[in-house]
Amino acid sequence: MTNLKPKILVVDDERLNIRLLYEGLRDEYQILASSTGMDALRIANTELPDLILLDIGLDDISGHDVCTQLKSNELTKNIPIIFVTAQDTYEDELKGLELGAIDYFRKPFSIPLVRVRVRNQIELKRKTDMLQYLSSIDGLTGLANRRQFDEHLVNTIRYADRQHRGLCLLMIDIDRFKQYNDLYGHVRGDDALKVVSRVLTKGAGRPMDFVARFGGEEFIILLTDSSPEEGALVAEKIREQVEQLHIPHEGCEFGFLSVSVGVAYTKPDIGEHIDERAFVEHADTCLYFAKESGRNRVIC
Ligand code: GH3
Ligand code: MG
Ligand code: MG
Ligand code: MG
Repeated sequence: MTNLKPKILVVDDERLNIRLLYEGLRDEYQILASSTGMDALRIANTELPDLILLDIGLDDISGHDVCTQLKSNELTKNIPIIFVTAQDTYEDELKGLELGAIDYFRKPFSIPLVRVRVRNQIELKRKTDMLQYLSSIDGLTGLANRRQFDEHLVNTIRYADRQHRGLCLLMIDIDRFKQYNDLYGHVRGDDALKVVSRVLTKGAGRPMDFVARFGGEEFIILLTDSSPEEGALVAEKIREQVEQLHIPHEGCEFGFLSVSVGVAYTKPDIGEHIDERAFVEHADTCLYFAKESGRNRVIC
């Protein structure tokens, strides 16, 4: 069974401290423990805990160094850190908070106080995670929204530039959708957007494929590590599957709901950089030609 309790990583070189915190928190939280800084960094990266209780005086690297490394890593920078330490000078406290820690407990700690402060921080983290999720998802279809796509595109291009990997971008637009709304109403229009988004998610089936609602009745798919042939194949599969849904559309020349797809491909040479705007514009131009040449088709 999955453990749904929030995860806390306790880092301390003294077993007794780990034990006290473990006993004091284990009823509400899943506790991970580490006695060195390097091990703590490894666990933080693989387990992504919801909170870290971090000692400053460790045997290998200091808690301050652990904090600095966690805060400079994209994956771990948002994990809240609370320093738990006997080094309780004003300077220590100031330095810990300046490095990005969210709170500071002094040893010997009082478990009831630790529990209350941990609970407050975990609650704050839960709300922050929820806000982050809501700001990156399209409410109607549940797909990534434009904001998340833009971020993902920048990161994927960085990766493709470094590794000289091919990328495909598919721009998908529902045909005659204004007419569809006019004929069948906005509620049915919304339903059609949801159904099409499911086809896209299934069509781009690899874990690294990224599907987003670009806006309105336009969607976008980014295929990482792919060839132009793969891009064309996925696009054609999606076009065909939407056609095969046989959703009646009297206002469309084919009688059923359909999509047009534009496909752009790029692969940077060594030292070259993919121009993000040009890449998206290329897919958009192909989509324009797909519309111009009759709709319900793929242009690469
Ligand atoms: P084309 O084949 O050239 O793409 O024609 P079109 O009618 O699909 O394109 P147009 O840009 O003229 O119209 C897009 C329509 O998509 C208009 C708008 O009402 C509809 N639309 C955009 N977002 C939503 C939505 O969230 N729900 C619904 N029901 N309709 C939407
Ligand atoms: Mg210590
Ligand atoms: Mg459109
Ligand atoms: Mg359209």
